[in-house]
Amino acid sequence: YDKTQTLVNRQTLVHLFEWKWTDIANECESFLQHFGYGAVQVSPPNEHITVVQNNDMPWWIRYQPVSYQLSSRSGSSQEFADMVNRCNNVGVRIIVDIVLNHMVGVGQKSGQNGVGSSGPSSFDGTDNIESFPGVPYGSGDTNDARCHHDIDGSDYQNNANNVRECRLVGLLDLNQGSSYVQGKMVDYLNSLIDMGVAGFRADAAKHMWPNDLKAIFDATKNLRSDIFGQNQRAFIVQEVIDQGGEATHWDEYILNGRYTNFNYGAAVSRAAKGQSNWNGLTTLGPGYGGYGNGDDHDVLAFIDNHDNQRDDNTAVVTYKDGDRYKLAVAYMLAWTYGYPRVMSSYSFTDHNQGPPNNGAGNGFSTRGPSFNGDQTCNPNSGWVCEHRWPEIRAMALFRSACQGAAVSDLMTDNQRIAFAREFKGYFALNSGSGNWQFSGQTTLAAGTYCDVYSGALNGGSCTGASITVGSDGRASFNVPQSRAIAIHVNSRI
Ligand code: ARE
Ligand code: CA
Repeated sequence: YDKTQTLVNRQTLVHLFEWKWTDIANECESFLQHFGYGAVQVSPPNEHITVVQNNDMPWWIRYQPVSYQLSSRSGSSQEFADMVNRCNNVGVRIIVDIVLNHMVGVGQKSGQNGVGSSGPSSFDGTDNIESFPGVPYGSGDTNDARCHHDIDGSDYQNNANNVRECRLVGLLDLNQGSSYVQGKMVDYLNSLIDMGVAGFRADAAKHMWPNDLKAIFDATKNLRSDIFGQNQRAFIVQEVIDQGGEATHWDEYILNGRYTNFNYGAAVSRAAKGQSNWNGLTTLGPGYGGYGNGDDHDVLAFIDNHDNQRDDNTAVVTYKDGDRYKLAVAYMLAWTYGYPRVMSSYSFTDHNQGPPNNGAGNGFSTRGPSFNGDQTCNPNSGWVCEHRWPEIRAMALFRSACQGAAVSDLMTDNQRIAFAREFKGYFALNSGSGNWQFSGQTTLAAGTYCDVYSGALNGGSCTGASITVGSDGRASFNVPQSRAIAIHVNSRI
């Protein structure tokens, strides 16, 4: 389950948070396939609650399932199927965010207090009623018999049972140990596999028993052989937040695939902000001093996600940090640790704020992005599209070009780091003050290369800095403050 199921040279996942299915289909065709992106993580496609608050519809309604019908703010079942086909046709995979831990928050009821549902199903989340006819589930399918209250703050440190069987922020907690519940979940996952998806991001995985998840995943079908070949299994990444001191541990989950390494983004962010040195990051993995860093093939690496980009005093850099953020994402894509996920956001000022929309008169339906001539998203459309930023998209192509190449010729100097990806590319980053001038061994063939961090190779001419590699493989670099330089075999002029 840790195999990414992407094309070999497309090892970057992008989270198109809250995008519509029709927009993602277009994005696969017009952009992602050309910039080395191998897969899209999509928002939960299942039917969910709708809530109007402050003349808006919050993003988190997607995490309160009403049924497993594919009818959501992002689109219909037909639109979802069309997206999966069109993306697969251009070699871009779809990874589905699956919410199996719970249904709606206790007390949420369709038709009351402005609460509704994104699809045809009614529901009643009143305590002890807990009725979801669209599945169907009733209160007997929840963990109420084992725990009938919320997870307590201290449970995270000392009660793994409660973390898994009590309610996460009031969300009605399903019993994944029941064979009936497992069957419903397997049917849901199989319906997605039949449509051609490549895998799943399991929401709130740490709130479910690893062996229950195993039973569910093991009971799913193989991926479609016409797309993925014979006997291929879904890619799985489990959302397990474990930064140490928890009763539940990331390594309990790796039997089911990868886990979200939250330590990684925080560590890279610290270095990008100048609060720690890059040297420490180069030994990431089981031997690294920091907690929670598993083997390369167990890890989903990312800088920020849709939750922690909204935290007050967040530990990670986000799109709001500009150049520092670009350095963090660039480092992640240049270095060889984990399967990297790029966050792609809409701009927000309020934690709850939903995606750009067409207003109350149109049911707050999502308004898709529009694009500038340089292929970035038009900020007036409300979408940030970090994945289209020139530096980030260039680094996704760098990762493609360097796929499978080892790191070598590493140089680190606290706030600076440079290394080769043997015979394929060379990367240098300067988060310190002043320019960084040095000569480095690139391992590349002699020639002139276009620095794709400051520009791009366009019809044989380079809009960025040109770097000359000598016959000994060495080149001179001048990396400006808060910037990087990246050259690779496909950026040779
Ligand atoms: C909403 C309202 C709540 C209300 C609830 C029920 O905000 O006030 O009580 O509905 O009516 C998202 C939002 C929630 C939202 C929920 C459902 O973030 O605010 O609740 O959707 O609409 C823990 C979990 C981790 C989880 C984070 C957010 O371990 O799994 O909390 N992340 C996933 C998703 C979220 C999503 C959910 C799970 C629920 O990515 O987007 O919630 O589906 C420490 C601990 C972590 C803990 C973290 C934050 O680091 O180690 O385990 O994460 O603190 O509390
Ligand atoms: Ca649970």
